[in-house]
Amino acid sequence: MASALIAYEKKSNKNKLKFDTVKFYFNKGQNMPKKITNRFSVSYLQILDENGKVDKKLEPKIPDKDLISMYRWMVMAREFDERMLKLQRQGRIGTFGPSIGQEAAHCIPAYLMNEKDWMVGAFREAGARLIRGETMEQALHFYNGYEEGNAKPEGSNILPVSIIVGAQALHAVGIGYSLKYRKVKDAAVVTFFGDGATSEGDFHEAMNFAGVWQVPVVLICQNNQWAISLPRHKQTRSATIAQKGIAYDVPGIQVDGNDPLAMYVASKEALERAKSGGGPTLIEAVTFRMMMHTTADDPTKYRTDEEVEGWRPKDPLIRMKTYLINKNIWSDTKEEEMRAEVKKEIDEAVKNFEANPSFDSALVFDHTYGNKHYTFEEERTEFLAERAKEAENVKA
Ligand SMILES: Cc1ncc(C[n+]2csc(CCOP(=O)(O)OP(=O)(O)O)c2C)c(N)n1
Ligand SMILES: [Mg+2]
Repeated sequence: MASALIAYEKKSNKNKLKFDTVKFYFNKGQNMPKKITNRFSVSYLQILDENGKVDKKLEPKIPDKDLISMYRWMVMAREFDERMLKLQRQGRIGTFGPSIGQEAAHCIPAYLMNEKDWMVGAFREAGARLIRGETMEQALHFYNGYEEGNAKPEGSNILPVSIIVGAQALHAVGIGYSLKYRKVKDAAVVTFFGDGATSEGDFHEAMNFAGVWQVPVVLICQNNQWAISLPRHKQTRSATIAQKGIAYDVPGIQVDGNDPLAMYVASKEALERAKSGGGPTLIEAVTFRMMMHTTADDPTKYRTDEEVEGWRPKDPLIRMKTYLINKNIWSDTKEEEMRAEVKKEIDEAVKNFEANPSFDSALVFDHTYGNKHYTFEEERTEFLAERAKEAENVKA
């Protein structure tokens, strides 16, 4: 093969090989015809456009109560994030990563999950966590660095926040494998990660085994165009993130991630495929991070206001509200009432948390592994002894 390439290079006047026009000469005078063995394409789904206009042919039939409920959750996610940002600025919580602008991309899939499904998130979908059963008080424990915030909420299938970019995709595929192995019916795993995570080895390993094992996993990439200060085009040359599924035979679709209806259709189909033995799906939700990466970041250092403002009219909440109003099931009065209710719920959770934040630093030994292990138990004993010594020193 090497000699064939050299022969081609010699024939070519250019240094760059153009594989489209390559003819390999193995023996003098013999042409090896080039065959196309596979062709691939990537689909893009949008149903509700930026002006709130719906494509009637693609419009899913969703009961009014579900439409309103999904909208309420997206508003809850927005209000919750805004409140957390204020609390952080007042020194009442630690670092926080808001998902403002990305609510459709994570709240809608979370809404479609059932109690047997597992959610394996990153760090930018507080709304989805609340939908799946995490309490606001628990979230507040997490944002204050208390281990209680990492405990799996009683009766719900949510893994703790994954700060390690991309690692959660492996956990999701592992859980998916377990569901399949144990023949658990009507259950799937939904995992969230960012565009930056798809440049990590963990993502590719997870995708590989998701394909090989045909696990019931829905992999949702919230492509918000930025990985902290790195724009999407500087960390991958792929024209779409969805096409990264092709290499692993994982069906991928690119979706307008700010379109709640498109997210509904794509996530529903992916969950149904997973639960009927059809294997994994990769959904690229094209969206935008409207705020800072986290409260520890200043995005004005690396991106322009014009870029951010260009995305403002594409807001998923505005779009959903317009859709509901056009369907005659929503009004400004209802909106006001709902916002007041949501804010009250958040106020109460903050008040409850601040009135009695419980904190046991040894809890990490209870929640890290499912089963007890002697080495870990030894570490617990050592840790508690150290703490007791420290307490004595403080007293002395
Ligand atoms: C393995 C690893 N590398 C680096 C970091 C530091 N880090 C935290 S978030 C982040 C960017 C993630 O970008 P993306 O996956 O697009 O998610 P987004 O923050 O945009 O939601 C980086 C590099 C980390 N937490 N883990
Ligand atoms: Mg990102």
